[in-house]
Amino acid sequence: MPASDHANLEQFMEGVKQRNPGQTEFIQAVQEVAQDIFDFIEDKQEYHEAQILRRMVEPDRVVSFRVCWEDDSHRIRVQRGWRVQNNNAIGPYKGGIRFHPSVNESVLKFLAFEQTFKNSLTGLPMGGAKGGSNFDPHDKSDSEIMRFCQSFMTELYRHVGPDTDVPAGDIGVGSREIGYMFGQYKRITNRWEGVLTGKATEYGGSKMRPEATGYGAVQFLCNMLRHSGSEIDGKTAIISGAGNVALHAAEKLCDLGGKVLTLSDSDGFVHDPDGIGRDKIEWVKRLKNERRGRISEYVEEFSGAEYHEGKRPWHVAADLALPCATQNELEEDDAKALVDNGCIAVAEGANMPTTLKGVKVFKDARIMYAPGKAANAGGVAVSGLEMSQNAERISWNQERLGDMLTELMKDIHEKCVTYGDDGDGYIDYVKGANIAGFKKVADAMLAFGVV
Ligand code: NDP
Ligand code: 2IT
Repeated sequence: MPASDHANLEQFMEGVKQRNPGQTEFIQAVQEVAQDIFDFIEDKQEYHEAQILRRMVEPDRVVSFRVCWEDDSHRIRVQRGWRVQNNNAIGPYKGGIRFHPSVNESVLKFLAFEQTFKNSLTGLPMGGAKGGSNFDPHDKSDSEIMRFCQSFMTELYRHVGPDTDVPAGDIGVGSREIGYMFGQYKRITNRWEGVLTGKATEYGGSKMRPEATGYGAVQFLCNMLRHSGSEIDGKTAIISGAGNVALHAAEKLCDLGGKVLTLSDSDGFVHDPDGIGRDKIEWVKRLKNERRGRISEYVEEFSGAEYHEGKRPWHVAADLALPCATQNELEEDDAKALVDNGCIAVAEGANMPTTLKGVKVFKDARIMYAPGKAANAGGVAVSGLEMSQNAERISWNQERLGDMLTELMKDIHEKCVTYGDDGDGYIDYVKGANIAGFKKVADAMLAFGVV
């Protein structure tokens, strides 16, 4: 990059920091994209003149609202809810809803910004958004969750719709919460329409949606390995998280002959040197979904496994790593440990799980590294297919959707290779995903003029 463009990049980032004080996650997500885009648009005057990147980092709107609900002891509780609608140049706003105490405006702005690029990469007509609340579902009863979801949707319904904005699940929001929110939307509006994805199949949900993010991430990993003449069969893998994405990634890895060594939650991780196979994954699914248990209970059930309280799994030696829990869970030291231990590929099931310094370690070591906006795009892609099925009032079968997911992940991988090939055999998947994601949205924005 010429010195003048470097200065422009620094000035651009300075502006982002000034306009978004204290929003560290959002600034990080923009930083990760900006350098690649500056390189790409260096000789493309039309993007500069139209201030495309400057417009993309300003969400179309951020809606913030109060969510009141009554707990089981009849106490009135007050939470904050948000919907960040980042960009709808290429389709209705689309992106998940997260319920977690760490949710704030910065986190949702970073997620909505990333979602814009991710959704563009899928090739489907979806803009980028994200929403959520600082509500903590962990210690709540089922009826408290229902009352919270109903109250949340009582405000959100006026901002969403099948052609406006279509939310889905994310951390702390699974099919139970989607059901409560869909029920409330239908009750308020008296309309049955595909306003949410991730619904159960009984009322318009798509087959393969629960599996899509985790399966898709492993398929992306497969494509990366294949591109470099390797495969998953016989390789060891470490996974963080024990939620929807982590457990489906684990399932797919097992099916392809990989050996999963770890799973985690926010309290610690389990390391099972014998491998966490299909039966054990089923047990963890029941633990998490039915008993709402903790991953520490794994070692009481399966001898030979160890539980490490308060730790993350990155220092366990393995060929492959899949961070599938949350943002910034993999830091510089963790990345160094992975590289030193011979890890050859990292595929992010979570959104922005690796810090900027961690990403630099992977790139400097030239190991294969797939950022979340590419590797975990299978989830929102099947959400896009759920929207199509709802609009047509039909439902496709598992096999067809499985084939479509495989094709979509292959296509996203190819786009990353097209724009990320350094020319000397190394594929910079971050650059590839950023540029391919940017280009489609930017060209649509150019077509609209100044809006
Ligand atoms: P779930 O709620 O199903 O599971 C989240 C898992 O991550 C749990 O094991 C949870 O542990 C752990 N976790 C959550 N927050 C933290 C934290 N702050 N520190 C450590 N561990 C944490 O969520 P998903 O599996 O759906 O989502 C996981 C990641 O994947 C997120 O980054 C999400 O944005 C991303 N993603 C999800 C998609 C989807 O389709 N669901 C699509 C694309 C990306 P605990 O129970 O202790 O909180
Ligand atoms: O981060 C994500 O891509 C999701 N949480 C899924 C979004 C969706 O609309 O399915």
